[in-house]
Amino acid sequence: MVSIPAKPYDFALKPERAALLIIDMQRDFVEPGGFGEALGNDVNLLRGSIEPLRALLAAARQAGLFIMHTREGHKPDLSDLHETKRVRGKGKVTIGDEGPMGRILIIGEPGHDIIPELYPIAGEPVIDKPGKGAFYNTDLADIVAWQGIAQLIVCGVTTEVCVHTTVREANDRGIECLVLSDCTASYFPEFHEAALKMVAAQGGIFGWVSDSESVIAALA
Ligand code: TIU
Repeated sequence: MVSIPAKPYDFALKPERAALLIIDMQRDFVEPGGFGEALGNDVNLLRGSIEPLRALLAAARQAGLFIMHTREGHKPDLSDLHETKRVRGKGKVTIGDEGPMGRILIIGEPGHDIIPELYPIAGEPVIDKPGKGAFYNTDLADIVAWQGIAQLIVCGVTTEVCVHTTVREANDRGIECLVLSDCTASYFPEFHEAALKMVAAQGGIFGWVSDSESVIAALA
C-alpha cells in the first residue's frame, strides 16, 4: 500500500489491484478538424493535459501498472449510433461525416485514433465505446473483474463528460477512483474545476483528486 496525497484525504494505492485508465485521448478531441471542434470547441484547451499524461504513462509502464485506454467512436456503418446522438448540437458536420482526419468519430479513421504522444503499446487494452461512459456497451467491466482491479487512476478528456460519466459508474461498481487534475481537461476550464470539486466533495462522493506528480512519486 502506498499513500498518495489527495482530496478529500490521502488515497491508499494498492498497485497490484490498481490500473491506469486513460479516457479518449484521441485526435478527434485534441486536434483541429475532429469531433471536438465540430461541436464548436477550441481544442487547444485540452492540450495542456498531454505532457503530464505522457510523463505519468511512462512512470506507470515503468512500475508495471496495468494500463487501459478508451476511445469514443462508432462503427463505419453507424449501426451503434443512435439518432439522438447523431443530430445533437445541430452542427454543420456530425459523426460519420468526412473531415480533415477522415470520417468524424468513426472507428478506423485517423481522427478516431489515440494521439501519438500517448499511443498504446502491446498488453494495454484499448476499449472502444459508443457512449460517454467507459462501461456502457464495452467489456471494461469484464476486464476489471478478470484482472482483479479495485482501483482506477483516471485521466483523459473531457473532465465533466466522459471522465465523470466513467468515474460515477465505476464508483457505483465498487471501484475506487483517483482522478488526476493535470491529466484531465475540459473545453470549459470552469467545468474542469467544478467537476474535480464534485468528485472530492462530500467526503469523496465519487472518488479522490490528486495530480501526476504525486502519483509518479508514489510509483517510483
Ligand atoms: N464533448 C465533450 O466534452 N466530450 C465528449 O463528447 N466526449 C468525451 O468527453 N470523451
